[in-house]
Amino acid sequence: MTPEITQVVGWEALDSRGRPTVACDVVLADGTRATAKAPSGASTGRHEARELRDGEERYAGRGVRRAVGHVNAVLGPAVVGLDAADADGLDRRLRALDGTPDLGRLGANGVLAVTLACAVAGARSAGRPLFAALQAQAEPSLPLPMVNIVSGGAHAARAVDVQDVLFVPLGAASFAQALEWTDAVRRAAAARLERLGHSAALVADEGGLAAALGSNRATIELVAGAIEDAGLAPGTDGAIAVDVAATELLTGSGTYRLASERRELDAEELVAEIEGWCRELPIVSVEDPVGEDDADGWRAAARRLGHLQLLGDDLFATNAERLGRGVQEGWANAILVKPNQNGTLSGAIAVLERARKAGMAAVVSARSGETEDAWLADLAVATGAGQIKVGSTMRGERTAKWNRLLHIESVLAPDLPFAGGRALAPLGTAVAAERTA
Ligand code: 2PG
Ligand code: MG
Repeated sequence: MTPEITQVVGWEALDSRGRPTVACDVVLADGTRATAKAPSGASTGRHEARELRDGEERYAGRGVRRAVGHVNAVLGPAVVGLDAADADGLDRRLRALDGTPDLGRLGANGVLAVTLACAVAGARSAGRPLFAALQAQAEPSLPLPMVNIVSGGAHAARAVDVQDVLFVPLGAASFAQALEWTDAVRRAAAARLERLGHSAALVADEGGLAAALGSNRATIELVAGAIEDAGLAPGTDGAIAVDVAATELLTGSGTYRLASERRELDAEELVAEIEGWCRELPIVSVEDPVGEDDADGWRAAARRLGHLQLLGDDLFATNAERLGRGVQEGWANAILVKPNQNGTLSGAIAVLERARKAGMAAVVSARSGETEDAWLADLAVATGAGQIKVGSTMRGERTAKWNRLLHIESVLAPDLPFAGGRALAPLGTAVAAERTA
C-alpha cells in the first residue's frame, strides 16, 4: 500500500484558454506531493459529467471557486487516510459523496482534479512513472497520434464548420517519426495557406491553423495537398481524420447548418456529403458526423461510413452506460475517451477496457481547454489505447503531452511497442450493427 493521503488542497488555476479550472494538491504521509488540473471542453456534449461554474461576474461566470470549495470542504477530507494509488476505491468514495450520476452537485471538475492528483502522487511515492503505476489490464503501448492541422467550429470562431482536420501518420515506424511527419505536413499546410493569401500566424484554441477557406471540402483538400507536399504517400504514409463535431452544427429543427457554405442539410444529406469527402480524399477516421442524440443519423453513418474508423465523442461522452448501448446497437466502431467527460480516472479506464473487449478502437483525447499536465499521455500508454489526440504540435499545453510520449519512447521505456496504423479501427470492417444485421 502506498503511504496514505494526509492533505488535499484545491485552488483555482487557468486553462489554456485563460478560463478558470480546478487544480488540486495532494500530500502523502511520506511527504510526496503532486498537483493535477482538470481540462475543459468547448464543444461539450449533453451526456458529459458536469463541471461546476460559479456563474458570477468574474471570468464571465466561469469561475470555479465553488468547485474548489467542495474539494477543500468535502472531497479532500473524505479521501484523507485512503491509499492514493487505489483509484477504484478513491473514485467510489468521490462518486458516493456527490451522489449524482453526472457529478454535477460537487462538480466533475473538482472530482477529476482530486482523482488525478492522487494517482500522480501514488505513482511518485512508489518511484514509478505514472504509465507503469496505473492499473490497467491491457498491454501498454505508445499511441498513434492524430494531430490537428486546421481547426474550425467552436475552436476557431467557426472559420469553417468541421472542428478538426487532423493528420494521421499511419505509416510511421515510431512515435518520434510520427511527430516529424506531422511537422512536415503542418509546414506544408501553412505554406499552402499563405499562397492562398491567408495568414498562417492565426491559430485556434488547440494551436491548429485557422483560416476561412470558404468550404469544408476545401479545408480538407488543403491538408490532403499538404501530405503530398511533405513527400508522404496519401493513404499509406499519412491520412486524414475529421472531427465534424456535428452536435455543434444542429439547428433547432434537427437539421445541420454548414454556415461557411450557407447550406442546411438533414442527417442523411450530411452523411452523404461526408461520404463524398471520404471517397475523394484520404480520410480514414470520421468523428461525430452527426449529433449526439441523432439515432437515425448514426445509423446512416454506420451504413455509409462504417468501413472507416467511425469515432464517437459526444455520442459516448466516455460514459459506460452509453458505450454499453452503443455496443448493443452498433453506433460506431471507435470511441474517443476524455477523462473529464467521465469525471474519474478509474471510470475512464473502465470505459477504455470495455471498448477494447467489444473490439472497438479507442482514441484518448485532450480537451480544447487544456493545462500543462501530461497525465493524459501516461493514460494512453498504460491502457494501450492505441491512439491519442492532443491538438496541434505547438503550444505548451499540447507539447506537454507530446514531450511526455517522446520521453517515454526514447528514455523511460524504449522497449514499448508503437501502436502505429494498426491501432485504427480495422478498415473494411463494418460496425457491430452491420455485422449482426
Ligand atoms: C473534441 C475536443 C478536442 P472539445 O471535440 O474532440 O478537439 O474538443 O474539448 O472542445 O470538446
Ligand atoms: Mg470531438
